[in-house]
Amino acid sequence: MRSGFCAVVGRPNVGKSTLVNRMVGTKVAITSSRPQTTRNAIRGVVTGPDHQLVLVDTPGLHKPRNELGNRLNKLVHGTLSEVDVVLFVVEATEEIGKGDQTIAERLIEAEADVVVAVNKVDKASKPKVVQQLVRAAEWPFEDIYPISALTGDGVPELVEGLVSRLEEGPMYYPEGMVTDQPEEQLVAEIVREKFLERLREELPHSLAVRVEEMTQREDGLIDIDADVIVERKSQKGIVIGKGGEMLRTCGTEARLELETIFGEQVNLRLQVVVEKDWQRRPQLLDRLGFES
Ligand SMILES: Nc1nc2c(ncn2[C@@H]2O[C@H](COP(=O)(O)OP(=O)(O)OP(=O)(O)O)[C@@H](O)[C@H]2O)c(=O)[nH]1
Ligand SMILES: [Mg+2]
Repeated sequence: MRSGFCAVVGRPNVGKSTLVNRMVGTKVAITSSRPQTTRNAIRGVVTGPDHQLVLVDTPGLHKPRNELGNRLNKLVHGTLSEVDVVLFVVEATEEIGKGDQTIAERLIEAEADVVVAVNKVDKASKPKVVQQLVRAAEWPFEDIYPISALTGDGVPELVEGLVSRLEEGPMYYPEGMVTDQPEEQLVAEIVREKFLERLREELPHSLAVRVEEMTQREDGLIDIDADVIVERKSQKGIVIGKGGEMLRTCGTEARLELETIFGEQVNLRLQVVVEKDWQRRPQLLDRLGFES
């Protein structure tokens, strides 16, 4: 069988995680309309009768503003050296800009085997899509696929193209396994996702979620204790909301999704805690699991 690893890279918010979920066929990575949603290298596995493609979703590459940003960018660059092929995602809806160009140059420098996906074609006019394809063709990468991660348009062809670049290899993950994410991480991410869409402006970036405890009772019910971490005292009130409204709404949404995922009842207890400037503090980042 053909098998191997594929890093999915690009600017924040271009649809990398949506695309990974679409290719895998289930949600392994959270998505949101906010840039810098993804903060870990998340593996999603696509297994077919004659292939296994292991996708590595990565945080959007951006100009780092703090220690967290530095670590996220480093994580992406580290991933590049460990994969067989790179899927570079750009948007059909926005001009290919400086951010994309910088990433392209890095990929050329790294001599990576690169496939380009021009995403969100469902939202762009035909001439615009053509223009983006022409623009992307100026890079020395061999294949370019117009796709929509949202509707799935062009995605089977893209998967086929990626698989065709892999060599004969072993099956890395057992059939049926779609991600190697620890359960605690998946739970923390689902909780974070619910807050991302509802919180405004800078707050989403200031938010982290850490699962403190997760246990299952004999009757199947899963008890989960999680901390919702913010950077400043003033943010705590916003996350809790008027009369606890925000915390309750996001908590309920997360609980319902977790119950669907686990097929069990979930008792989710959220606590909002302030860890001052956690994005800038190396020790706290270590504890939150962001590798240095
Ligand atoms: N219309 C349209 N929207 C899309 C498509 N793919 C992704 N989106 C939307 O674009 C936004 C960003 O998607 P994500 O998958 O979170 O983007 P990302 O590249 O993983 O972002 P980061 O993790 O922040 O780097 C979300 O609101 C998605 O619903 C697409 O094909 N068409
Ligand atoms: Mg993402």
